[in-house]
Amino acid sequence: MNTSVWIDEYQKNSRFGLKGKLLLKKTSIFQEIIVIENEEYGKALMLDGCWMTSSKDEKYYHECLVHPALSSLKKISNILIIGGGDGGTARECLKYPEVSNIDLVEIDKEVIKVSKEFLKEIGGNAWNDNRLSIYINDGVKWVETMKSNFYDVIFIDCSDPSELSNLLFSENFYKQCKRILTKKGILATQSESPESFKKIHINILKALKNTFKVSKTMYSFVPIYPSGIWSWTFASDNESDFLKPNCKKILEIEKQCEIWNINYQDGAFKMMPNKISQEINSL
Ligand code: SPD
Repeated sequence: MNTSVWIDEYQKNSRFGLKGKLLLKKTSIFQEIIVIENEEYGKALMLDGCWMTSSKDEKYYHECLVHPALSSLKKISNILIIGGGDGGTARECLKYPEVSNIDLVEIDKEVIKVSKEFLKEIGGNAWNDNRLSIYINDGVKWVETMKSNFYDVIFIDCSDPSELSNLLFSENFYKQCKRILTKKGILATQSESPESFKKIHINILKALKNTFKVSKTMYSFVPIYPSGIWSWTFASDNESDFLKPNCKKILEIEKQCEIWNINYQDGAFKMMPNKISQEINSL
């Protein structure tokens, strides 16, 4: 019997699909969760109709979210991950021995449960590392109630904007993030696709520019995401050594990465499409 099915993400009258064996389809109190096994991309997770990650292409995403920020900082003790329930962002952070504490705040405990069961290779040993603490909580509330000046880095590893995640893309939320960051702290967020989510992408960049002294966006690929092109934006109030690579760290981390290296990063920070920079500059 052929049990293969097509699962598609629909965006702007286009669909982006994977064919394979359906491993799971359920609805948590927050969202629909699908896991499919595809020959090319391995096990892939979809939340409410949007592809989140796959075991074979996730490094394109997680390495780009984490290493530009962490490889540039001299001090990294406390990290906050908002979302990130598949464990990939935590796994990348734990490559830095100086990280002493990661708070991972995920709203949907089912995402963590499903990831641990079906996408084991993504979180890997991170789930057992005692530097990682998991909180099932609303990221917006977490940030609002956290003491000031605490985290060295905040990673926003959230789903695409929806009723559930809209506030994570707002200027007010970024202001609260800035409050709980240390002076040299960096906020790193996935900032959607300049192609499939152009308006949202521009709004994120604009909101970060309004909130922090410096911000910078890199563009690269995530094969299973709609249109393939994706972006990550970094922001800080520390202008002097913002994202300046710390060479000693880079050599160590590059060896442990499948995608990210300093040349890849340099190129990716120069990839802003004209149509995006024109709109940003006209704001
Ligand atoms: N369209 C996908 C946007 C998803 C960003 N977060 C993915 C979670 C991977 N840790």
